[in-house]
Amino acid sequence: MGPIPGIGPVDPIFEGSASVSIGGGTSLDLLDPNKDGKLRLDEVLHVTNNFRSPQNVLCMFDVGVNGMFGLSASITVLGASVSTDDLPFPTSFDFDLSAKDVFGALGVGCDLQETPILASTIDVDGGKALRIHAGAFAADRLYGDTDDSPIRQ
Ligand SMILES: [Ca+2]
Repeated sequence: MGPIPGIGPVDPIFEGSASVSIGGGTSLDLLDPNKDGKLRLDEVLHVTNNFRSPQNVLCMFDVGVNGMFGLSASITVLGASVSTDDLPFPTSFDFDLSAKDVFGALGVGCDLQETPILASTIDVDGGKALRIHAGAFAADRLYGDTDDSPIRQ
C-alpha cells in the first residue's frame, strides 16, 4: 500500500500467498544389455538363462512412475509472518518408483551378470577356432561397450 497524504506509508494489515504444485510422469525402458540400441535373441536368452528362468523377462522392462507435490504458503498479519518454511516437517516431496525396485523387493533377481563375453569357439572345417568378439562380431560380447569405431581426437 502506498503513502496516504497527511499520514505517510501504511503497512498492510493482512497479506498472504499460497501455491500448490503437483507433477508426475511415467517411463518405459527396455533392457539392452550391451547398449547398442538393438535387442537380440542372444540377449533375451542370456537374461532368461535360456528360458530356464522365464520370470527374468520381467527384468527386461523397466516401467517407472515418478511424481512430486509441493505446498508453499505465507501469511503476514499486523507485521507478523508465518510461512510453511517455518514448519518442522517438509511440505513438499517427490518419489520415483520403478518395476526393478518392486521386483527386487519381491525377490525376482534382476541383477544380471554383465561380464562381456570377449570370444567364443566356432566350428571351422571340422575343427575349432577362436573368434574374437570385435569388429563385425562385437555384438556377440552381449555386455559392455560394443562400439569398435576408431577413437576420434
Ligand atoms: Ca543389444
